[in-house]
Amino acid sequence: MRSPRETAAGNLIQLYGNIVKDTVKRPPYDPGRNITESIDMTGKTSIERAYQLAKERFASQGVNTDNVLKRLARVSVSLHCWQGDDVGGFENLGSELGGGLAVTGNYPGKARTPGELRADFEKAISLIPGRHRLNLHACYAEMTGPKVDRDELQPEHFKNWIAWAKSRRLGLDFNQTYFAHAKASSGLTLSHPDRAIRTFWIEHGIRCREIGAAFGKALGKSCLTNLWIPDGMKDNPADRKAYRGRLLESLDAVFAKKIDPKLNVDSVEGKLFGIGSECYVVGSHEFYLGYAITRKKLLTIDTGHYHPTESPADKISAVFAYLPEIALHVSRGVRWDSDHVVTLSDELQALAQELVWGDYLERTRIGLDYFDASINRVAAWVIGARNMLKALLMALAAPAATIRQAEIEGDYTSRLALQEEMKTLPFGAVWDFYCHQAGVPAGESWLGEVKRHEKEVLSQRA
Ligand code: RNT
Ligand code: ZN
Repeated sequence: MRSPRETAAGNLIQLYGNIVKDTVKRPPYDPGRNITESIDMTGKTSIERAYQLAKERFASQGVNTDNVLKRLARVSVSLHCWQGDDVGGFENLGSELGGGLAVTGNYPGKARTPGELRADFEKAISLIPGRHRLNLHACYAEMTGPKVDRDELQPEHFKNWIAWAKSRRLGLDFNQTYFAHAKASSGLTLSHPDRAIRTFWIEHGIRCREIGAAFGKALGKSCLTNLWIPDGMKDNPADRKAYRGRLLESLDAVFAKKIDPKLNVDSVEGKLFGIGSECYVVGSHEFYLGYAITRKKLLTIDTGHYHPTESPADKISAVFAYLPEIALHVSRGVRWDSDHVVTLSDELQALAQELVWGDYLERTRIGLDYFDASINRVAAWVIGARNMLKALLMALAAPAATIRQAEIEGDYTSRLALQEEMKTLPFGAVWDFYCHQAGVPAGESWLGEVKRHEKEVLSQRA
């Protein structure tokens, strides 16, 4: 007789064998498989049927998901051009990236020309539901005529971007580029002790705001021009005050000219530290918070720019106590400001909840900021943008009113219970339906399009 142990092992081997056999029988993995295909007798796709059930479930929580989707469709996310080419730009100045920025990875197929970048971007947005924007950096200027330096940039250097954006009905946002340039190699720009260097960068700042206004005028959608500088020091400075004093003066010079906010609005982005600016960053969070409030600028909160135990989500209602509008650079720092692709993390959901539950959505310019060169770059855009929208959808469809009522009544038990139950509501069915309705692949089926594009387009780039 076999011992029970031998029998158990035998059963396990048999079971394992079955699993292996079963796997072999399945159709080959096809990331492009369309999950909307199964249609029932009433002519409804499985996505529509799943949505119907999900809608009832949310209705029982007092949430109308049709209204949620209408609100979500109004959200426009500004997608950063620099994910498409590892913050390369088209100036070909030969300067290294610098500014404490670092892109790792060498996935093949990076966009090498403005045309390729635009084509990749179009592929990405065809896989993201909603109408979104493109966020350009000054170093993406196209020098079709004589080359000019950054203090001489003009809207004409972006005429192809403007014409393209117009034809695709896209809004454009903009950023001054204070890195990857010989005059930024010391790690100082607007706070530099040398007046001539400061003047050069002040002029760049002014030019970019004018270019932003030209975007706004041409496209009929106000441009956000975001100012971030790398200025800081690797080791402890002897005079923290002097750099901040100069930065304040330089910024006032950059922003001296009034520009119609219908054309361009400005924002300032602070940071905790960077590579080579570990001990001191001139434009810190406090510096820019004060600047934004006193000068009536937007404050950009980059979610990678704080101490890892700080919550950017918690800052939203704090800064909105003083600011009418803010901007976001949604990013994912892993152990540091590593700019990983945005995932549907607890932090992202917390951020989306603050925006939605605080009723700040219409007062926030949401942008993404990460750069991953180790995976397909189009997929990186799509994954991050879809996650941002999913997080917003979850916040919009959550039974926030019920949870708040529990809090007001002092019933923290129910608050916690409901917050946890909320996590398993059928958001996925609502998201799939949203994509389906928007004519964009639902579920993972967008991946097939990216793989096809990689095979047909990206792999042809030497
Ligand atoms: C850098 C800032 C800044 C840049 C872009 C490229 O830490 O986040 O926004 O990422 O300007
Ligand atoms: Zn940023």
